[in-house]
Amino acid sequence: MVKIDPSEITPKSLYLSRRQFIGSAGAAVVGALALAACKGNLSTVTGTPPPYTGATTDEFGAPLTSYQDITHYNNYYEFSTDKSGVAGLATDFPISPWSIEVTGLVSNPKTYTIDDLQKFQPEERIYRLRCVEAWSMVIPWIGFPLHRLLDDVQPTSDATYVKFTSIYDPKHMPLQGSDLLSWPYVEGLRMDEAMHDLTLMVTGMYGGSLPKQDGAPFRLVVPWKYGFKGIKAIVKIELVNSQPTSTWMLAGPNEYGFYANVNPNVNHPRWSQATERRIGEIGRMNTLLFNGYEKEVASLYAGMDLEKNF
Ligand SMILES: Nc1nc2c(c(=O)[nH]1)N[C@H]1C(S)=C(S)[C@@H](COP(=O)(O)O)O[C@H]1N2
Ligand SMILES: [Mo]
Repeated sequence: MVKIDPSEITPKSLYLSRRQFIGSAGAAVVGALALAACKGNLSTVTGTPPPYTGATTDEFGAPLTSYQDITHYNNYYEFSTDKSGVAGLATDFPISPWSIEVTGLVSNPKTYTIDDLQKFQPEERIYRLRCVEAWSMVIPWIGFPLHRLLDDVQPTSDATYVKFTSIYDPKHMPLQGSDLLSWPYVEGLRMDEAMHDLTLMVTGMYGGSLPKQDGAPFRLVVPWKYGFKGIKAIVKIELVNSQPTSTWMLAGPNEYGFYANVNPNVNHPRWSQATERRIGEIGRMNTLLFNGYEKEVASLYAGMDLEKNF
């Protein structure tokens, strides 16, 4: 398994606050992390991959990332800052029963169970995931376009943004007891981004259910944006009339913007975004504007200064 020094990949402010955290109240969490690491074979944690008979490449012919890598190299800061530790720590996270409240500026507010979501007819979508940390994967998700759910609740004409909120469950999410980030995790999209057909509400992966470490039971995936927009374990979706402030905007306003569109020409203040490391492969590849979905989404940003609106 790939081992990287957290200082290399974790936003510096986060790394520093993590160290402060560990220095003060974090002994129990560090102990739990060490314990998880000692448990050995992490693949037993997630069980065997589902039988998969779908496509094996993305539309450019790039091979899918392995099930093992997708489920053992995770960013999920509620559980850990150690990518390989999330799977083990998420094992006992309860995801049933679960409901998603869709509310705000809608004429038909509703609360859905995970079973209710089946009516939106989940399908397979193979997308590239490009993390702001300059690594990437190719993932066969199962999900449905968010616009199907939004159509169901009927946004009013005042609704201009969509705000997403993750679960707050400090009993099962060890780092929610720290001030590493502001909890619960929050993300947002502009209405036209939310209505775009590529914007996926994800309920599964690799032909099976969605593993907990990847955001079960229900997460967002916006393939032309950096991975942090893909909020996991969603419990609430609100239609609002002003731009939501995301968790990452609060954590580092100069480093993480609201739009977070993948852009090789706009560097992160502390590293280049020109290239990326595809997990499971050697070397680096060029990062594509809008993560390769330029044809589909560039028109959403016509006339916008992408450097200013990063
Ligand atoms: N609730 C929540 N959602 C989250 C995160 C998180 O820490 N908490 N991390 C984000 C980041 S930075 C990335 S890159 C992706 C990673 O998804 P994966 O672990 O399934 O690859 O999830 C995103 N969604
Ligand atoms: Mo990320």
